[in-house]
Amino acid sequence: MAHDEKMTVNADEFKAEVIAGYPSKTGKKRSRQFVVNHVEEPGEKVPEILANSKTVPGILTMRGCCYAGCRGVVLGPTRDIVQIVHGPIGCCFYAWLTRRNQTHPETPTSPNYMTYALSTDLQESEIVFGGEKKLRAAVDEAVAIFHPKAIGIFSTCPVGLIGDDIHAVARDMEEKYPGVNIFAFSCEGYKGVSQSAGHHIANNKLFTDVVGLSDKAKPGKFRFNILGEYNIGGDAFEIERIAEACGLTLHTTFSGNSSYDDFISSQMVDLNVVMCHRSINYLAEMMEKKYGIPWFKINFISAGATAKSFRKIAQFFGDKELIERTEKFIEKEMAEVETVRKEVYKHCKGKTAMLFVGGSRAHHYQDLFREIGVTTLAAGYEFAHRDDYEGSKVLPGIVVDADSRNIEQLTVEKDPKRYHERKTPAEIKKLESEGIEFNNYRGMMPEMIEKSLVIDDINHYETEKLIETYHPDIICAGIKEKYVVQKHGVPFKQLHSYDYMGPFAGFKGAINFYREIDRLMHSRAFKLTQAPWQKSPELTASYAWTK
Ligand code: CFM
Repeated sequence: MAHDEKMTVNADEFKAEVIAGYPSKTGKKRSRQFVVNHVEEPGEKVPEILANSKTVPGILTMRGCCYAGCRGVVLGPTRDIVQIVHGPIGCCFYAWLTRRNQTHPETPTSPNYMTYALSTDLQESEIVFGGEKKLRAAVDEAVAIFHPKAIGIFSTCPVGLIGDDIHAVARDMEEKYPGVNIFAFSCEGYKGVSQSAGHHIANNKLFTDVVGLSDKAKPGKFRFNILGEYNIGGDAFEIERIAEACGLTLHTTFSGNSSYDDFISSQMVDLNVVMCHRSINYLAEMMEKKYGIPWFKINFISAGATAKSFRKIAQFFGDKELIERTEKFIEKEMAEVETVRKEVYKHCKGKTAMLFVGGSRAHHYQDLFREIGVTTLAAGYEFAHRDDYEGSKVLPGIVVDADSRNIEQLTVEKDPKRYHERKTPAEIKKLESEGIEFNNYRGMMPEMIEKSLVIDDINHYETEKLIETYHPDIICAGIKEKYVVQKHGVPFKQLHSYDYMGPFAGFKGAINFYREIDRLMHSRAFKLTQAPWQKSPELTASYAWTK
């Protein structure tokens, strides 16, 4: 079905129908999380959405937990910090590379602990008598085997419930092993309403215990960090390739393809750019306050966004040679991209997509789809906050909720020795007048079309309703949604781990994505799918025991 036909669905009526399917209290809440988009120009005013709020119990949510956001997301992609999961063994499954974050150690013998999943494997006896002893033993063992520079300890739900003091253990063990930086994260799964709380906890600890321990700068005139890029399917490798070709010095990425030594000296740069705003805006803000490093939002998903982002970075440094080199490289890469894009555009023009991913990809990937003529009819996040949807301008009005109160808000002051202005206020003003927006994220909704649907924390019931009514040509979400969508005969692209593919970032990534979407949208396999409920719509059963 072409895109025009689909827009004949009346979004407001559709919303009313979906909400009517809920008990009234639930419906009331979902109604605030299920928004029909409307952008008022100028000022890009959009409707308010309820986000970062508790999932209604019993709803099949897409969300993960606080521990996942801390251990898995923010710290997980770092190769040489030994990461011990303090909890029952089941929690450790998600520490075992299921996210497909990749890394390249400096040399074949350089440490890479990412292929290990270390856990204290708590048993019933520790739940009763405490697990600190076992945690100390785990640290002893990790030091003896790996001799690491740093160890991170991550607590899961039961640890918080029994009250183990992981921070005291970290302090004691650091005394026992001087030279090893040992820090702990109270990131119990239940700490927040989603992964988002874990991001904040990880940012805080990285800031207090890791960043700034060394003043060793990397050589190069144009030094910057990328915050919020996690090298899923090799995305960071592609971004590194472009940065190097342009003549930039990428000091570190938080945390795709990263190492501890690069983290501890990451304050030695002149610019931070933020890719995934949701997971790491806290660190960007704190580094600016303490060290004076300016930050702005960029996006390396889609060829156009990549070109625009690298142009902005070059413009920030303002060096003529750097700008020319960047332009030349973009021109060369775009020629290759355009050949594939034009071909795929012919096949995909007018098709439609729906994206429900974490806290930034549902926005970023809309650019990629736009480049091949695909319109996003509905999008939403699992755990984003209002500012990710509506833009930073709403930040002053966001009420502190129970979730945010759970997590420490650090008070940050200027570093008396190391704070210095990277640009004078006049220079910043000039860059702003040229289009660089410092400390700002415009959010997803202002870029979405009129009457598109913006849905926070979507569930299976709503997904099925969307499919029945809108018949999208593709849906992008995670592994929990994949098979349900495919059984409906709708092509599906997994946008968390990419399943088996990548990179999708940068120029080469855009080409990979165009081709993959073309293939998926035109595969006949999905049309031939028959879901079990189509063959036998009702479950029938008989007693195993009779008489
Ligand atoms: Fe940021 Fe991410 Fe995302 Fe995220 Fe994630 Fe991820 Fe994601 Mo999965 S950090 S918010 S917590 S871009 S793991 S690399 S894909 S939900 S949209």
